Amino acid sequence: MFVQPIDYFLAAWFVLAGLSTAYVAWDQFRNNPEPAVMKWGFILVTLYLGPVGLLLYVLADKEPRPGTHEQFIKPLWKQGIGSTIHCVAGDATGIIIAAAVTAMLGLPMWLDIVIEYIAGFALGLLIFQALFMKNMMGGTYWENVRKSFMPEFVSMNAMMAGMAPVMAMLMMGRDMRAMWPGELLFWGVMALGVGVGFATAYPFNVWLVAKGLKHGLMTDRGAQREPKPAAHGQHAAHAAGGEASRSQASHQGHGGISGGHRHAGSEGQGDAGMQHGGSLPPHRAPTSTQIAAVASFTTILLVGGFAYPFMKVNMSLSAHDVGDVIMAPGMIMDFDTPADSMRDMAAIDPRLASFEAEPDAMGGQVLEPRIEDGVKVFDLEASVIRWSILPGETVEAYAYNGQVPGPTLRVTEGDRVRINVTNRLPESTTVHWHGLILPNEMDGPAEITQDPIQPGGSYSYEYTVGQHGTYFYHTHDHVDRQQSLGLYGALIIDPSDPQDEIPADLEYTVQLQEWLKREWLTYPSMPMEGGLPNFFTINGKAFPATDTVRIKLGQTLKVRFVGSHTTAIHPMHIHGGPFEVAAVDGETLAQPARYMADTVNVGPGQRFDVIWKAQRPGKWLLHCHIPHHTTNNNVETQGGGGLMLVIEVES
Ligand SMILES: [Cu+2]
Repeated sequence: MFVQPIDYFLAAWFVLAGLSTAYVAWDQFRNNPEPAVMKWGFILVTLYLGPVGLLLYVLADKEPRPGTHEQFIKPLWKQGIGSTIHCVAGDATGIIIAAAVTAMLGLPMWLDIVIEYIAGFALGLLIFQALFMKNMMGGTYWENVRKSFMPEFVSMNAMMAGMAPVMAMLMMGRDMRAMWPGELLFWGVMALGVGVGFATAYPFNVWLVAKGLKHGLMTDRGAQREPKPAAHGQHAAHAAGGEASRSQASHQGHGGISGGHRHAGSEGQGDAGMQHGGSLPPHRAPTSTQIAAVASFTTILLVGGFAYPFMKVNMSLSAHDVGDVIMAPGMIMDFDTPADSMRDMAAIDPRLASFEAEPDAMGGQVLEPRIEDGVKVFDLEASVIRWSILPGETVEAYAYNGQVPGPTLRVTEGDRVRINVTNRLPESTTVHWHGLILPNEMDGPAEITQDPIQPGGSYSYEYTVGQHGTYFYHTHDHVDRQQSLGLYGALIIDPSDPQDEIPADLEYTVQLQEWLKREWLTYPSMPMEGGLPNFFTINGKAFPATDTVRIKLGQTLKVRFVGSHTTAIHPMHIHGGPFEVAAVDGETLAQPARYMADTVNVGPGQRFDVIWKAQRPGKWLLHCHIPHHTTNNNVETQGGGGLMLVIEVES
């Protein structure tokens, strides 16, 4: 499932990369007269660079007309491409394999890039240079290792200097799915890293080729021109090893790459395809000082490329720590931001939603208990759902019983209650009964009074209700994240003595919540950088999807405001006349303590019971008085949005 726009782009890119690679492979083995090692180099690099690899192949290497390859590849810029292709094919393959393995092993990023460098260098030097090129260079395998070391060192340093910061910064960027090889994004970052590494290494490869220190592109017409003795052919096939020589052999129907023949006739004629330092005129031959200078410079580049990500991202984290999280745009993440901080603020993975609520489903529905031995028993199940807050606007949410807010529990003072909580979330949780006097082990704070309920686990809360009034329940494990995502619900306790009831003709409970939804993903809203909400709901819906409260002229309405939200203080206001504040935080105010107001500041955790009288017919608004909180993603529609509902008074 695709969860971000980039996923569609990447899918298209990799289709193009597949097609490009198929074309290059087909053309290389069917038409192009060059050694198998270069054919495979172009195939691998096109796999990594997609259409860019194809472009390089067509413009620099593909024989344009029969018999012209030798002339076509002569320009130095093409020779530089060939040399870089050869370097990147070996080094990048080693780097990518190392990156995938270290991610799966859960090694930290700093170790990841060190291992990538070693693996890239080893594969490039020991296999792609010394082994595959041996039959062209002549000499023994170890002589080739020794001779290739310095050019490979220069080229690898330059490539890694470009590739390492790109990989580290993007893998540890906002979308850290890039750390995990099971995600398309990981391969996208690898491809981009290879591209930047290629560009960084290219100028150095041009110099190495110009100075005869590395091979560029070569022409190999194999058996057509220079039939080799069988013994030589077998030796070459053995040296080149593996698929490369076998494919070459089967295509040409001959004994593999023919070794060493290009030395003859090409040297001394300025054929860039086969220059060697020794054959260059003295004024062009590289000096050891020049080589040392270039090697030192690329080493400085490499150190810089390695150091930069250490200043920007937390290189001590691994793919196991944060390799699946996507961070909110604008969250500040620096080199010591811990994994827990990232996980706390990460988006809900939409792929975890186990249930999609109907668009018109309402939250906070009263849950009827079953009676077991005189105990009122409720079952709550926490899970990831998809929830509609507005027509056309859904969020992922952590929810009790598939609704936001969770079901309203309505009990009577003196009741014995048991609430069985089952955790179907991807993380541990608990439930706290806000404001209640109860046994300490029933209070809910994770790690303080109980072990967190692990995913798949359950816990039963049982107590006798000794108070009455407006209360609520909410998660008390990683509250910062979980309550913001929807784990709360109203707990209304009727008094055992009806005389204690605050009378009203009608009542309505208002549960507030802030949401942060960006780029298709839902993040927990928080009062910090990147965490500020852009949607606001009353009982899980934003205006105009909120309820309309209908009441008759002259009747009284009891509004129970519940501060179930987590980010702001909402000055809740009702049009059409003042209300009487009759209870605060579940406690009924004595008559002299009650007061008239038209706005109450509802902070997180607070409750206010207010009595409003319908004095005039018409549509009267109930809304937050921070105007931004009556918008939906900054947009006012049909007169408002967010924390707003209409009280319709009929005459
Ligand atoms: Cu507000």
